[in-house]
Amino acid sequence: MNIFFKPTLVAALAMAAGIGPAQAQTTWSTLTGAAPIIIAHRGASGLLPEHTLAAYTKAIEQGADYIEPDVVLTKDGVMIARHEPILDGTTDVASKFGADRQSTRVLDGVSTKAYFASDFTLAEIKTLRTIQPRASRDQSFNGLYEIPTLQEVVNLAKAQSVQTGRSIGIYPEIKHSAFHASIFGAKVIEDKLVSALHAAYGNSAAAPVFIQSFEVSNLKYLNGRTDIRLVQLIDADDVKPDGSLSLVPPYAQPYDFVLDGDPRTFADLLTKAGLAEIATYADGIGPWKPYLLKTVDDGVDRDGDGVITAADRRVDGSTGVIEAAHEAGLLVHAYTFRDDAGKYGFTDPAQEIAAYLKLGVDGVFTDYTATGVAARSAVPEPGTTLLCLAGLAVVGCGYRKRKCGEVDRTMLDPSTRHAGLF
Ligand SMILES: [Ca+2]
Ligand SMILES: [Ca+2]
Repeated sequence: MNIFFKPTLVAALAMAAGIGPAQAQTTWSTLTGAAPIIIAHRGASGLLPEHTLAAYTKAIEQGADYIEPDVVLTKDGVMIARHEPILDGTTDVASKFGADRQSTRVLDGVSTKAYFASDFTLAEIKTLRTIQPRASRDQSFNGLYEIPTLQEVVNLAKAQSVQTGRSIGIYPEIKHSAFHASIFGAKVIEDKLVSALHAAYGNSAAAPVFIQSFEVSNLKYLNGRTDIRLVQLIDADDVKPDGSLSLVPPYAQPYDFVLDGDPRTFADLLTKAGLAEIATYADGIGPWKPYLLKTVDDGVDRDGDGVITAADRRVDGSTGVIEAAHEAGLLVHAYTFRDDAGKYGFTDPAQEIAAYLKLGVDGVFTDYTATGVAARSAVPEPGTTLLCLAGLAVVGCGYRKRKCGEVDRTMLDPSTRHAGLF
């Protein structure tokens, strides 16, 4: 069911009923009708080294509603912002500490030799400086910024909320809960996070905070201990030519399912039964975007550049997951939108985000906050809204409903595989 323009249709009908535009301004097909949120994925990570106060600050300047710190623990049990519990790819650790400080640990079933954050004290980690992990992105900020603690991220969001007059929320992700449990004890990272967030924001669903995780049992545990909103992340390994998701370990299942012998995959969590279960302990889902918008590699070179890339994929429309999640009362926050990678069926990154916003997502995670904000500003085009509100309304909006569901296929951009990139 395409419900993209339903609220504007409602607005048009409200006009016909004599209710003025001031009472009928909703234009979003989100769960609540509120505008979708722009979540700065690892900060403005497309521009600056990820998970730094500089990257978060830049994202806030560009209009982010939420900044996203991934959370891991140091040896002395301090929550810091890093995408992985290892330091290799995003810092200068190898130039400051010898190879004897590396260790081999099992991370989601994969034996990994690395500099693990859990082997370094906060004082040691504060001597490190961050680097841009993607070679294609600007390397000129390498060596400038330190790794922030979660508390420093909270302090930044609060200070920026006062300074800007906007609510700047935080969206912490508990990384590798089972891994942290194996080192620090069961649910230690969850308890630390809840304590810190309750101290900063109170125990309230109204707090400008979402807690996210790819695992399930820790979110169920948190549901019994906090009213702060919880989001179940949904991963996959890759997207197949026919648009279905590839589910290959370690991206096939929540890792606690692997440990518990639960055979269900991430895809199983998005069935009607799966969503109903998530709704018992969480407030939303955070799926990888191909779960929401179906695209097909049909071998057509749509942009005519002589090469078939992900950008050429045919866009077939909603998979129905957004509608089903909303039916279950769940928010949908889709990841990850990048100007420079992974645009299935699109070349223009703002057009890609706009397509998802039109489908009804409640938020998007993006490495490029400015692109997300611009895409949101452009949906729907003001002239169209005026046309609808002018009362040519039902017919006009019916027309827009089809137009808005269409997707620009003038695409040209190589895409990268998803695995491990969230
Ligand atoms: Ca994350
Ligand atoms: Ca092409």
